[in-house]
Amino acid sequence: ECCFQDWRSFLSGCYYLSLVGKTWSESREDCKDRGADLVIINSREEQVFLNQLGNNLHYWIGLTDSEKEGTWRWVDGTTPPTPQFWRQGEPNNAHEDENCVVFNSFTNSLGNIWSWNDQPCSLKTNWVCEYTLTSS
Ligand code: 2F8
Ligand code: CA
Repeated sequence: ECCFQDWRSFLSGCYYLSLVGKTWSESREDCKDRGADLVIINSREEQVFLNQLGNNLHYWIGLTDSEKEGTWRWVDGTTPPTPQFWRQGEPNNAHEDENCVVFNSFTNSLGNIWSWNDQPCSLKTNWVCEYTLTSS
């Protein structure tokens, strides 16, 4: 089983990087329209893959604390003890208005996997969708 055309494959996941900007909610809707959801990061390997995929762009991932401040939840409802890759000093909930997470990819800083920053959910930026291939 293969990923849709124009999606990138990594392990059992398929990934789509948008080249335009939308709010976090609009981005999530776009992913759902494509049969996917905003990306969920489960491992260091996936984090490294996504840094390369991002090609220096900043993009939404499927992590938010909109429901309860300080309680981060993935879009599948799970709450991470999965590894977290916050930038130094993040999450800081700047102006008490940052409930959605942006991945800052920097292809020229290979080895720096600390890329997450909480930002206002109303910010318009790129996003990455993911769906999982089913085995069988
Ligand atoms: O210094 C990190 C800080 O930078 C900005 O605030 C000044 C970001 N805010 C926006 O981009 C809106 C913060 O999210 C970030 O923590
Ligand atoms: Ca922040």
